[in-house]
Amino acid sequence: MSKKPASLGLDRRFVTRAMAAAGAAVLAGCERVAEQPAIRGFVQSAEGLNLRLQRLLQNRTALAQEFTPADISPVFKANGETYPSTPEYEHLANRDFAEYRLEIGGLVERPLSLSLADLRAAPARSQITRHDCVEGWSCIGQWKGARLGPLLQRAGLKPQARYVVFWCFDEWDGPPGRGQPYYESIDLIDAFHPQTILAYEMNGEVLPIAHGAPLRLRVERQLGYKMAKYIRRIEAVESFAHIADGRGGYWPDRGYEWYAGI
Ligand SMILES: Nc1nc2c(c(=O)[nH]1)N[C@H]1C(S)=C(S)[C@@H](COP(=O)(O)O)O[C@H]1N2
Ligand SMILES: [Mo]
Repeated sequence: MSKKPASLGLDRRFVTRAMAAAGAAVLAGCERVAEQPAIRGFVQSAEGLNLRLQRLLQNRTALAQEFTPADISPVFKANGETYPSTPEYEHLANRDFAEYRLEIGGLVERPLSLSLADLRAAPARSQITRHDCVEGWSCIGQWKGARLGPLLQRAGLKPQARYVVFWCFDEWDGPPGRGQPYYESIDLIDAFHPQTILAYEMNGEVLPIAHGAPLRLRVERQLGYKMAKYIRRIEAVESFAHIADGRGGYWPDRGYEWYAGI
């Protein structure tokens, strides 16, 4: 993966800070503008609060653009890992993932162990979206998979759960099977977003190994590196500070943003 363009993300950080500052100023100023009924009325009204919250939340809950079958890229680039070379993954791949189980654990009431048949029977969504890699390329593809939200509901998140971590089969730094796994994490807003799916199909076919078989995340409001391929286990956590370098993902640990919104 090449170096990140210098401009990426700076605008959003600036905007976020500016918004926080503006919000704080509005709230801190409530008393001082009390003499101005129009301003006070708006700021203190439910509508004013709603508007501010809506502006913040809308960016997170809106749907990513969806495309038509005619828009699907004839070739979809495969990037990063394209065939995890651990004994465990190769064993599963050689048997068409018949023995694969997705584990859902961590801060849940009922840990789950799901076969691909279980996942295919779960509430699903299909979507044609554009994948944007931070390296500067984009491809449009169709993805079908189990919606993450209902699966987390089935497992029953404990109240402390704030993030979900995706642990992958591919590893770096270490002998095969004993290295550091690729991982990523998202918050619960993205976890319950309707377009957030665990994809087992791409362009109407079984998900190819190069694109993350048997299961890969699609979190359509974020950049490509968040879309963990080769998912082995999902863990609900309160914080990711204790995991690896503490920034919530393989690329965030290397300086990329944790929230890679687009
Ligand atoms: N497990 C795993 N997931 C991963 C990666 C990886 O190397 N390993 N690369 C990421 C990056 S940078 C991108 S752009 C996409 C690429 O997905 P694709 O191969 O389907 O194009 O996967 C992301 N998810
Ligand atoms: Mo990427």
